[in-house]
Amino acid sequence: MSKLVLYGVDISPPVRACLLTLRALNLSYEYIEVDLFSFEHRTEEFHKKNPQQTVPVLDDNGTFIWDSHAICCYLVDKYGKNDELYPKDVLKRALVNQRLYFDASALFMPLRNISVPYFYHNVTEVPQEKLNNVKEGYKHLENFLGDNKYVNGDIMTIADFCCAATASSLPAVLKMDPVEFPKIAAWLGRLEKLPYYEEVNNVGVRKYIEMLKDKFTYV
Ligand SMILES: N[C@@H](CCC(=O)N[C@@H](CS)C(=O)NCC(=O)O)C(=O)O
Repeated sequence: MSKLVLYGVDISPPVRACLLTLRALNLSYEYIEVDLFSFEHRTEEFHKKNPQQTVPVLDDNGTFIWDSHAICCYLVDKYGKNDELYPKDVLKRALVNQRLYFDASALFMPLRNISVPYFYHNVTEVPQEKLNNVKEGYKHLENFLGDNKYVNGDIMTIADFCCAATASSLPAVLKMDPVEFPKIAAWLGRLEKLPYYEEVNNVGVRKYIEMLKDKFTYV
């Protein structure tokens, strides 16, 4: 078995999605913290690992893979004892992929579009439209969940890890009202029962929310 190294920071939702996958697969890995605030990821050395200069990055024996969604898919395909977390069946996989791309584009990006300008340029005035995009994300997620236990039905997949790592972080910019979004609240409650979820997700979520709490004015 090759050596896995994950580069990341625990406030990052995509990093936490990868950590959830690594833990669900019971894989051993080294975790290397990257100090985004000292621009460690903008160095030439990190650029060689990921020219996009984002975390997470997975180093599997000298091959570098980035984008959390690609990493999670790869980990299950290569190291999963079965395909439950990322089904091989073409149709089932297409549906899981749909939720992964939803997370990448419609759930995480609205959050990133508010948090990154704050972290790097101290932008605290946020156009209402940006906040509306976060709300749209919540609404779609609530709708997708419907009466299912997980985002793709009754079986937990990596799409749950990716969407949950993001959704649990969204309250940093917009409170998740459990009355308006009861399916999301119940689903997150279900995932919280995973023995490693508190350690690899919620600790980082709390730090992230604390860093962004009361920082924004919406105009
Ligand atoms: N789609 C990417 C997003 C990665 C991303 O935006 N990561 C953030 C941390 S949450 C980052 O590295 N930000 C540093 C920067 O953009 O300078 C993924 O899922 O991995």
